[in-house]
Amino acid sequence: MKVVWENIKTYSDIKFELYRGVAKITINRPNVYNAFRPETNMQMLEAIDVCRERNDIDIVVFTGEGDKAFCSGGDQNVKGSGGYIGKDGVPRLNVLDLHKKIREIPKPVIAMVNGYAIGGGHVLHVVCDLTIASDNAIFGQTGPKVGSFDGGFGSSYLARHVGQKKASYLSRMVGQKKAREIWFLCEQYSAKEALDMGMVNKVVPLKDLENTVLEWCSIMQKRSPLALRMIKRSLNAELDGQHGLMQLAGDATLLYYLTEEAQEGKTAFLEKRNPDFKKYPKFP
Ligand code: S0N
Repeated sequence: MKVVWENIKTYSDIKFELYRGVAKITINRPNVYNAFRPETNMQMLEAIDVCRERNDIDIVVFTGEGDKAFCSGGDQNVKGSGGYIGKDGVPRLNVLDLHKKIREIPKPVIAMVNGYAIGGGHVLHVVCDLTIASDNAIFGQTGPKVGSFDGGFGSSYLARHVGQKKASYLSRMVGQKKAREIWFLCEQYSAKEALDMGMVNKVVPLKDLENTVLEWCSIMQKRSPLALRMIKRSLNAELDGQHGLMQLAGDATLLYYLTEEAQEGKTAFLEKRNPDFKKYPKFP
């Protein structure tokens, strides 16, 4: 299938494109294996805000330019003390803001992993809702080797999705143990191993990667967007504590606002009368 992506906005560090309701955010720094610097994250933050607001965008896909790397994490050339230093001279760890936005956007987010997903690049795929990888993809953390770590989603959420291997009782893996191995040893894992660990949803040949992602998108685009939103919120809430509950409750409020019962409260106030909530059905 020949896909022609339409440019949404031009940036220095990313490509931001659209195809049939699917927004693709491509880290476009192949010379450093798509490592991110503060400006890269700022541009991705802006792009994902656009994805949230635009009604014609159903799904967001993150990927990396070329066939070598999805993302190799923080750009070591600009790592200073206190974080990664952008052109403004300020040290930042603003990839964490991107993680929050990926969790919060009420639309599916897919990591299309086309090579190395290493360090912060590995965390980026971990926080996405789904991961589809090419068979040449390589996964791993490097933090304790290069002097960093991500104790947030990159470790706690990782531990939750490792360990789903459908194998014999004896070879079954424990999420926490495997996550500790990944972080403590800083080894690399093939796409097949990542699939077996439950870290990725599907592995396909590189030439089929984008079409497979778009096929998955077209299936999800036939599903109820509100149902997908509620599922994402509910699955997040289990891990995200009070913050997750707030997001899920926010959507419950949205649904409540759509009812006539909620409108009656507001209408009665504006008409300076007592509301009549009794006329609305109660469900057992
Ligand atoms: C990806 C690796 C394994 C590929 O190895 P390979 O195939 O041997 O290629 P190389 O020759 O090594 O690389 C090709 C070119 O790309 C450059 N490059 C690769 N990765 C980076 C990078 N991350 N930064 C800058 N440049 C990179 C190489 O230098 C090379 O360029 P040339 O050809 O010019 O020499 C291998 O490259 C590798 O291991 N890369 C480093 C991976 C890494 O350690 N990443 C950083 C890990 N840490 C984070 O990501 C921190 C994330 C973060 O921001 C954070 C988040 C939450 C909380 C805290 C933090 C925090 O900041 O600590």
